[in-house]
Amino acid sequence: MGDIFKVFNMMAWFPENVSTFGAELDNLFGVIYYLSVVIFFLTFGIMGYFLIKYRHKEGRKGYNYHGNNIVELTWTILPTILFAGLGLYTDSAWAETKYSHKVPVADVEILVLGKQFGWYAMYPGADGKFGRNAYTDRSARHLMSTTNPFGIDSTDEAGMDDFVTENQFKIPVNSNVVVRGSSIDVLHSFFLPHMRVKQDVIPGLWMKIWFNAFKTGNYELACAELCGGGHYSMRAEYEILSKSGYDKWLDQKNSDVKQLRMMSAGTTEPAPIVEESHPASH
Ligand SMILES: [Cu+2]
Repeated sequence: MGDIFKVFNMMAWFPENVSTFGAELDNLFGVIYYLSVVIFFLTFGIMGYFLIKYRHKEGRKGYNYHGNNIVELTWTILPTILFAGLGLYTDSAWAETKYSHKVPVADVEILVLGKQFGWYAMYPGADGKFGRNAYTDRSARHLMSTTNPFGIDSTDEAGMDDFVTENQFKIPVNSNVVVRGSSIDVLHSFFLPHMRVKQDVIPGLWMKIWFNAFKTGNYELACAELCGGGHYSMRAEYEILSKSGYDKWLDQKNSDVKQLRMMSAGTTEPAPIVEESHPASH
C-alpha cells in the first residue's frame, strides 16, 4: 500500500531543491495538489455512485428536470471561495518570487538570452558594469545578430570586457542572483527545476528573474516552452560555486577576455564567447 502511494504521490517526483524560496513553493504545491486529489475522488466518486444508482432499469421512466437554484449557487460559490482563497493564501509567496519591485539587491547580475536552440549568458566583466547593448539601451537592439546576440556596441569602452558563455553559466552560492532574460527569436521559458524558477522570456523584453541557491553543484537549465523542432535539445548546464570558487572563475574569465582583446586589438569584434558546452541531449 505504501509503495502504491509513493508512485502516485507527485510530491516525491520533484528534483532536489537548492533554492532559498523552494521549500515554500513546494509546500504551496502540496496544498493545491492534495486539495485537487480530494476533489477528484469526491466528484468522480459521486459520479460513479449516480451512474450505478440510476442505471437502466426495465420500466423506470426518466423525467425532465429544469434545474435547481440552490445546487447551482452552491457549485458556483464554493469554487469561487476556494480559488479566491488559494489566490490570497499564495499571494505572499508569489510576491516574494515574482514581483519585480520585490526583487532583492543583486549580488550578481547576468543577462540570459534564449535562442533556437540554446542559451547565452553574459557577464559584465572586470569593471562589473555592462556596456551599451540591447539590454542597457533599447536603441542598440538593431545591433543584435547571430554573431553578436546581445547587440553589444563595440564603440563603448565599458562593454569591452563583457563576456558571453554559451549553454552554461556559473553563479555563486548564498548570493542573490538577478537574471535579465530575453529571447532572440521566439518565446522560450527559462526553467531551473532545482531552483523552482520558471519564467517565459520574450523577444524585446528583459524579464527580471531572481533566485538564491544554498547548495553548490551542477544543475540543469531547460527550456519549458515548445519553441520549435529542436526544443527537446534546448538545455544548458549551470554550476553553483562557492564564493571563492566563483571569484576565481571570474578572474580567469576576465584575464581570458583581456588576452583575447589584446590579440584582436583595433578590430570591432563583439563580446567573445569564452566558455561553451554542448550538453548531450537525451
Ligand atoms: Cu526554447
